[in-house]
Amino acid sequence: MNIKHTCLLLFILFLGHTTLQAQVKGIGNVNSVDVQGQQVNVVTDNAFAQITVYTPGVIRVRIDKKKLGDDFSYAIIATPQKTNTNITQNAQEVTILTDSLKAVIKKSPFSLSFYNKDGALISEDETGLTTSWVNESVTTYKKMQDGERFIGLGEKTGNLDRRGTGYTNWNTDAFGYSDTQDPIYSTIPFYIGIHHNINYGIFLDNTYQTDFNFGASNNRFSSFGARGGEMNYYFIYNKHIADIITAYTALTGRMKMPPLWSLGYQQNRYSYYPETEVFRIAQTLREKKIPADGITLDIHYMDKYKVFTWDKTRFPDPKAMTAKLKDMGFSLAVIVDPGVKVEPGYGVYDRGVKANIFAKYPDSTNYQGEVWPGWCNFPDFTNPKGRAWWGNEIKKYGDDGISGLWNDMNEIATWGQKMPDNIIFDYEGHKASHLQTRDVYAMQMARASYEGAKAAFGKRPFILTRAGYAGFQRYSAIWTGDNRAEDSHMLLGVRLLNSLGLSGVAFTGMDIGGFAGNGTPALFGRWMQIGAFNPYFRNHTAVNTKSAEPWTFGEEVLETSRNYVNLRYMLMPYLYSAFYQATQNGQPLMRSLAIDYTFDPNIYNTQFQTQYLFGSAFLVAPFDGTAGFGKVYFPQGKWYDMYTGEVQSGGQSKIIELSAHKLPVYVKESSIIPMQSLVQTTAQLPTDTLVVHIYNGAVNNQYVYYEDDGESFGYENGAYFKRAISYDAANRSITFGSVEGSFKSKFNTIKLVMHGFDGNASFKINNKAAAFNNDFVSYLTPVSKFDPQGNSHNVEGDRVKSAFVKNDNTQFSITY
Ligand code: NBV
Repeated sequence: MNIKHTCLLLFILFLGHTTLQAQVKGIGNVNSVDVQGQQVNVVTDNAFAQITVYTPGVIRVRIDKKKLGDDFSYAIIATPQKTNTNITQNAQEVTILTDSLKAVIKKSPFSLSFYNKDGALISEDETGLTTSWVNESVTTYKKMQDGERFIGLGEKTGNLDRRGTGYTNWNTDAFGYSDTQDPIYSTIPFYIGIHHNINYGIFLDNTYQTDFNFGASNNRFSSFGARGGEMNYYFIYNKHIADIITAYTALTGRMKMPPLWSLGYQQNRYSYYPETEVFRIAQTLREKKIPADGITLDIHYMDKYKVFTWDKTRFPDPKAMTAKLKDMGFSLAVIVDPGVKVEPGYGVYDRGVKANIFAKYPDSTNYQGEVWPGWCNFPDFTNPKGRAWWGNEIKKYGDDGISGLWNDMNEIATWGQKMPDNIIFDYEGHKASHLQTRDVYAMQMARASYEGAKAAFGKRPFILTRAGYAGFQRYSAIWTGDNRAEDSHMLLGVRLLNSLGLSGVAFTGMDIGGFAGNGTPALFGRWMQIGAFNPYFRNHTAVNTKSAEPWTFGEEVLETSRNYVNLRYMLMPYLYSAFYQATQNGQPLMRSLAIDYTFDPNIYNTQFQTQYLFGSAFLVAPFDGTAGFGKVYFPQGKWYDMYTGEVQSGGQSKIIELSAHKLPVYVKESSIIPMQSLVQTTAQLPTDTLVVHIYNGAVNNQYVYYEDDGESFGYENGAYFKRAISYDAANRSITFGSVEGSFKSKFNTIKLVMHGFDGNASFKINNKAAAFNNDFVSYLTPVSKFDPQGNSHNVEGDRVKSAFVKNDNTQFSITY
């Protein structure tokens, strides 16, 4: 090679290097450190970083190539709390110490690691990769710890343990999604890492497309990154996952008390019309004695799919219809889609144009996309004016007596599924393109619906959304979109809801029975059983499928369905109290076993990963509709068969025989479960006896019973009835604390039902011997015609002891 060639080669290499450098850029070394109270500001070779202590267990990290901009978030509602913090530095590192965490910033190159109080490593940057950019995409790389597991990330398909998988957040209309499809509808960039008996959470707050890699095609790191904007994440440490969820929901908010009717059974299809069909459904539910509270109208109620209109031939008098439904004990919810038909003369469109609230191209013309009604404009819900305009349109639904808004298609879904990048949204005055706004659009639609409906309905509204972003739980429940009427989808649905629960969303549901396709009777029956143990319990099916109401699959399925809907209604006090917990500490109703049994490797076994706790007491084990046998894993402790009271000790699995009539459900020792008499709708008063089931156990339990009027906001001003019930195993006592709040309970009497106590047990109430009678509890009515075992002479149940006490406001204790 001559000198000319060598020079040319060097020049090419140099060019290659600089182009590469322009593309891939590391954060570099720390050049300056400025400590401001609980905050450290760092300048590195290539970036600006800010590390802020929020609470002893929460530290926020912001990093950008340019000076950090405006601090704005749709997700976060918390601000840093005054926290005992000690920040020191030497030539090599900066140390940030709180009462529960130590964060160390290494200076060359910049890298972060987190330790707990005992000095154990929780998480550390992969020192070779740390935080870097490829063009505008920013990623932080964490060293993969030995045996590390990853859970959460919201509505994501796949396994409970996400190790070995990568995920993308880009809200997507995913009709009939597959078991491994990603992304689907919603975005929650929050996950929990678990290793060496330690767990932590990371919430990446960035609304661009985000990507997570938990060791997919790499054995070096776990990483999280965004296609634009800042690296902006919250590191959360706590000993228990439940407390990590509480901390995460302190940052992103919690649900409000839902209207009681929304916890009842909801009957739905795409679509019930005309109004006579709606009444036929309502009437049949009553005649067949399937308790129910809600009916939902899908897109055919509208005039040519135009949002905020009624098809007047199908629904001539909506107000009279909702009034009649109300008399029958039903609340009505209607679907709303974001697309507003471009049609001068259509009032909703005209007012939108006048208010100038539609999303726009950069040349200020309104973006048009095609969806149900034809060519549409899309309200900019990231503009406060857009939300106010939407709220104003909701008023007419308030006048019509509507109680719930079902927000569909808000990913945004349009025909063609590809929205241009260059649509501009207000983003609370910050102005942002579709690339930055897409994942947060649905959440802001849900917010507009919540705020509008709250003002318009004069009572707690029920809001349901298909898509969302971290924090949407403040406004709305979510369902998992267009699933399929298949066994694998029923079980996938359970995993999706469990994962949403890990990710701060308590109020979740799936289309019971399956949306796409026609399910078998066995599948439908099983799905109804599972639905009774889901937070939101709604039956739904697509257009042109066969009828899928509980009575359309034959008498056997009808009886099974009725049994479980009945059980759901009798469990209403338990359910409502569990929802109250969600409003207080973000705890989900569907608790993946990873929450309470984090370090038990068996619960991640794919055989057992769909099992969950429903509230604090029930262990639910879902199986295919036709499976004859199933293997259940019992975590540590003692478990009662809910139906027979038979005791099973934990730490082992067991093969059980399955029945089409029964969902395997077990009760955790020391549980407290308040129940009521059967009603056909939550609008009907149960008898005035609250039945409190208490299960003998060797562990302590703190339970909170909660009641209020179920529809107003009076509870915010103290109009509730709340009492702590504590099970003290060592002292063999159960104490009902004195009542807090000004609401009068609907129950005058409490029936105490003691399960698993020795047949000769003698009980005292407030230290005085109390007479408890032998009693028998049976949760299901035998599906007699179909089960030779289940005739009335052989009813499955549990032999218990029971006694009645007055439900006044004073404290009392039961000892045994
Ligand atoms: O509004 C019709 C459907 C609805 O029933 C379903 O629950 C949504 O997920 N909607 C999607 C629109 C398109 C369905 C193919």
